Amino acid sequence: MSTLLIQDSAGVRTITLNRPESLNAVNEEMTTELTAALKDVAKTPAVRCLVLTGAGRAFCVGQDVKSLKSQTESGTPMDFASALRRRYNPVVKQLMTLDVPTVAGINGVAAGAGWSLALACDLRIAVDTATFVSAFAKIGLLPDSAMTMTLPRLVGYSRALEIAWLSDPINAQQALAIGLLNQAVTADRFGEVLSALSARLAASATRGLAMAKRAVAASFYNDLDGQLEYEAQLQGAAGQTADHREGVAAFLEKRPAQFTGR
Ligand code: T3D
Repeated sequence: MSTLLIQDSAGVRTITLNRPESLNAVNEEMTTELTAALKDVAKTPAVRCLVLTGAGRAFCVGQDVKSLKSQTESGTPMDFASALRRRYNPVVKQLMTLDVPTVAGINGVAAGAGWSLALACDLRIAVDTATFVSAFAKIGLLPDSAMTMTLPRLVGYSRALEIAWLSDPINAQQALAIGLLNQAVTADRFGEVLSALSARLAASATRGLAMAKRAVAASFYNDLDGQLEYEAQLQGAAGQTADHREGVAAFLEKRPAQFTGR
């Protein structure tokens, strides 16, 4: 992989966006490689948590705008609809529907579709110097890569539109205050906090976590009856797992549970 670094450690797979010279701007190769890397996460049972982070001083600044220069100058309109359908949408859909917990490790600025990638993860831990910029409105576009869905769910309708329309930079403290982050930590603690959280998730009863994720996601579409029924179905399946039996045994034996993700 030329645009990604991939590392495994005790059930945690870390994908690092690796074009630091352009702040990890997304080019054609990166979307191709991300698609393959996320497919591999989905089919590898040993991966029980995914961390997405960036190399260098940025998390990701979205589409590589420099690659749009020739089309803009030639006056040929960009076919963004096709580009989104072919490149970005599959990546975002894969990320948002993975069964494993996903954590964005936001090591620096996140802009445009780069911020969308962070929003498509389940949890977000940022370094306290990170900034967030929608950026789309500044180039005459609307937020994409599911940002029009993930953002209002986290911050509500009006604030989502304020962010989309004004594109003002948001700092990590503001992002934490409005629910865009789970934690904002100092640079010297960032790696340690990210590793501890991802290791903890990977060592959990991960089939139960996956079912909780599906149920929470479904709550945005279901009515109450539908949601109660879905919970009942999922709990029926969770109750059949080895990790459920281990959790109960560990409780009764007053010892820490050893979950295996089965
Ligand atoms: O294509 C499609 O299919 C449509 C999909 C679109 C999805 C999108 O993501 S659209 C939005 C694209 N992103 C942006 O417009 C962000 C543009 N960048 C910025 O606004 C700022 O760079 C930042 C706020 C992100 C960071 O500011 P700062 O001051 O920390 O850094 P900087 O000095 O502006 O940038 C440093 C370098 O990175 C600079 O390169 P240079 O001039 O020193 O050679 C800059 O051009 C480059 N860079 C930053 N963002 C991008 C980029 N290069 C390519 N693409 C970028 N998006």
